[in-house]
Amino acid sequence: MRIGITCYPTYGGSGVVATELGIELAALGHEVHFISYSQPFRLSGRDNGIHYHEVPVSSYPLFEFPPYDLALASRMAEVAEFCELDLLHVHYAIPHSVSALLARQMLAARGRRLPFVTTLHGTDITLVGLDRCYLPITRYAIQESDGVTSISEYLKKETVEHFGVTRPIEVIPNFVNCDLYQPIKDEAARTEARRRLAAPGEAILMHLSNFRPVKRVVDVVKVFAQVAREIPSRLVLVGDGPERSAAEWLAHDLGIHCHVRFLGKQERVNELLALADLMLMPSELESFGLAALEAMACKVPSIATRVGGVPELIDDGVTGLLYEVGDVDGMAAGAISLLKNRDRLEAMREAGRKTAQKRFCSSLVVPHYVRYYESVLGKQK
Ligand code: GMT
Repeated sequence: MRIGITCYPTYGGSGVVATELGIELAALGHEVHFISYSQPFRLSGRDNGIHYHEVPVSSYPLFEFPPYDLALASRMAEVAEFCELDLLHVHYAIPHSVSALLARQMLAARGRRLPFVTTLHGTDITLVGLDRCYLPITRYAIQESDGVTSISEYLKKETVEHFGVTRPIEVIPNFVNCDLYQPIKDEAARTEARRRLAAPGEAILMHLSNFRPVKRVVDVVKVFAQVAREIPSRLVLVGDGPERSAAEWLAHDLGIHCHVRFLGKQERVNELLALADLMLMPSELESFGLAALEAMACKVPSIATRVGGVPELIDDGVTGLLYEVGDVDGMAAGAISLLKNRDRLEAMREAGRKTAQKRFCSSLVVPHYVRYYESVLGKQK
């Protein structure tokens, strides 16, 4: 198949999922065309079967807001025609599904078909999508999509309830490449690599996100402060975003900054995750929680919040521990008890990796997408 993919190319789970999906589809022999305003960051160096088409957005004094969605629609239609795309797959509904809808109409006027699939990821429904200025057009584009998928049952339910969408929505969970994301088997190599992050004997707690307010990075620091009082440990934060400065200030105010490392945006997060003992994900909301899945595949259990689609991923007490949003004391106590009970931690590490392999491995989930594309194309014929 020749598949066009549009996503937000910078840091963020939907862009990661879209990019990894493109890479996996190309590995299966499909031709993948990314259409976006910049090259998705995880693409670099792995371009076999993958093409990238930049969307130029020109500015004009009259445009206070350059219309990216229109430029994107034009580029989608062009690429679809020139590269004879079979279908478009857009990740994150706003504005991508609206642009895809326009592209489909433009091509229809020229006698060509361009079906498109919209994948809903999270705040495109639960936050931004509910904003009245986006809701009607987002609902329309979702409803008019040739196929709609959601990354969790939770998000599907939200979409039906709050958007009144009546068309079928296929739940296809996020996935992880279990060969790339795996524990480091060579204990000596792991110990050596951990030394670059923490002192010998220290536990490593990790956080990975885009540091948006919804991630509650400040809670990460608060939880760690309690853990560090009981257990020699180090907090490693991967990623960057608006809440980083608040988290840095708090680490200083609490006098724990020497035990906290902000690594900023990193490319090979799989290599870092495999060095951690625990992942902290105290989010206000997660429709899925991709970072926790990536950690699980590396045998790193998460201390997380019982929100959105997280309980579909983490089995509380078996593959991680779940708490109410803001329950810093609970999360700290959970982390401390796991770090003190190595047998329980080990059992959780094993159970997490098994879950990742059995339910969320790219080798299972990517074919689900392919079958879904085929069913959409079948309906078109
Ligand atoms: O919604 C966001 O905050 C951003 C969004 C993204 O595009 O990065 O994240 C969502 O999609 C991820 C990938 O499918 C999920 O793992 C996240 O749980 C989801 N975030 C939220 O629901 C807050």
